[in-house]
Order: sequence, then structure tokens, then C-alpha cells
Amino acid sequence: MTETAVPEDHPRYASLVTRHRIEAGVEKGITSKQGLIAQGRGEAFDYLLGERTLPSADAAARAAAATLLLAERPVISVNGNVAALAPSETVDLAAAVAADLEVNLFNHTDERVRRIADHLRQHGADEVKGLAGDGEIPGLDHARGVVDADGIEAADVVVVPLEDGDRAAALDAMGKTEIVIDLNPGSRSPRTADVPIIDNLIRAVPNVAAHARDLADATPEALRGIVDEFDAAAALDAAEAAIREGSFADADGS
Ligand code: PTJ
Repeated sequence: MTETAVPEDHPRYASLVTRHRIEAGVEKGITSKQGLIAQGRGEAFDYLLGERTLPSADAAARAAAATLLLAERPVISVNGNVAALAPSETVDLAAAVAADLEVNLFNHTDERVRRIADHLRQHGADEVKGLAGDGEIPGLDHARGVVDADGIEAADVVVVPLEDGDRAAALDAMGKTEIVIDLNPGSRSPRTADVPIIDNLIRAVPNVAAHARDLADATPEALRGIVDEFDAAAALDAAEAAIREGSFADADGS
């Protein structure tokens, strides 16, 4: 079944469309096969969270937008799953907060970096970093630590949707402010993040962009107030509580 063949009134329409995007990403050589497994893990958590943006995740998205608007050199890291699931939305977020886009892969191959960069350009990106590979994240083996010197290496704020825990910790050790989007509140990456957004990246990326547009005229003081008010530990606790309290019972489990 293609994406367009999924009936829109199917109770699991969004989930099925998402699966097709990941499959298509693998077929196009932009998503790794491990990306399919990551997608399955994400889906399970999304189901447990009720397949909706929790109020705590919305507050995190607003804090992320404020953080990005205050940043001097923000970069959005793009991997094979992000590129397959939300390419236009990711390009749009970069435009809304004047961030660079950098392809940064867990399972790095030059070929996949090129394909993802082309894919983002086809979805409206002007410049995509990640092809130079002339910088590094210290403390990781070479392939996992490759970044651009004028991209992630020089960034003050990095958005890392679906980041691996070791790399999130290594970016933290470099002093980066990290915004992590991940559906698993127990995963190490959101636990390392300054701003963990426990939500599906399909919902979270456009939501951060919408908050950024809403805050476009806010003063730096007002933006700092939003950042200071945000409580990362409370956001993680709220997501865990939603899972424990069984919010998934409200979702249609077909
Ligand atoms: O393209 P690459 O080589 O950079 O590889 C990307 C993946 C995602 C395959 C790689 O980073 C990986 O193996 O990730 P993990 O360790 O499987 O972690 C994936 C995390 O993302 C899990 O905590 C999932 O719950 C979460 N996740 C999966 N899909 C989504 C998600 N979080 C938010 N939105 C999603 N759609």
C-alpha cells in the first residue's frame, strides 16, 4: 500500500502513513535499516502516550523555540529518520529560527549524507551542512564523531531529534545547549537534554516552528523568561506519568 492508498478514515491513519514514509526512506537510500527498528520503538511509545502532544511537550516545544531564537549559531541535526518523516517541516523550522541544517548520521556513510542533503534541497533547503566532515565531537570513535567545523562543532544550540545517548552526552560535554526530540522519556538523550521534547517528531518539529513564529517579536528578556521557567525534569516526569496513568486507553488501539 502506498502512502496515498491509506484510507484517511483508518483509525491508525497517521501511524500507517508514517510507516510508509520510513519504508520509502529506506528504498531511497536515505534511511538506514536500523531506522525501521527505531521507528517501531518510537511507535510503541507514541501509542503509550496516546499519540498526542502532551501539554508538557507543548511547553517544551515553546521553550525550544525561545532557546533557538536566542541562539547565536543554532544547528538542526538531521538523520535518516528525520529526513524521511519530516523533510519540509525540518526545512521550515530552520527558516523560522535562522538555523543551519546539518546531516549527521549514527551509521555514517558519505553516500547517505549526500542523498539526505539532496532530499532536503528538494524540500526547499538552500544550504545543507554535513558534507565537509572537517570537525569532530571529541570522545566518540571517528565515524560517530564526524561533524562540520562551521556547523555542529561551532554551534551553541543543537536540535537533535532521535539522538543516540552517547552522542547526546558527548555534545553535552562540548557545552552545547541540546534540544532533543524523543518519544521515550527514559532514553538517555532526552535525559541529557536542556530541553527534552517527549513527542513524535512529526508533531514536534512543526510545533516548535509555530511557537517560533508566535514568539518572533518577543524581547530577549521575554524569551529568557520562557527558557528559565521551563523545567526539564518536570517535563520528563509528566511524560512518564502519562504513560503510567494509561493515557493510551483513550487512543484507538486497532
Ligand atoms: O540515520 P542514522 O544513521 O543517523 O540512524 C538514525 C537512528 C534513529 C536509526 C539511530 O539514531 C538509532 O539507532 O536510534 P535508536 O538508538 O534506535 O533510538 C531511537 C529513539 O528515537 C528511540 O528512543 C525512539 O523511541 C525514538 N523515536 C523513534 N521514532 C521517533 C522517535 N522519537 C520521536 N519521533 C519519532 N518519530
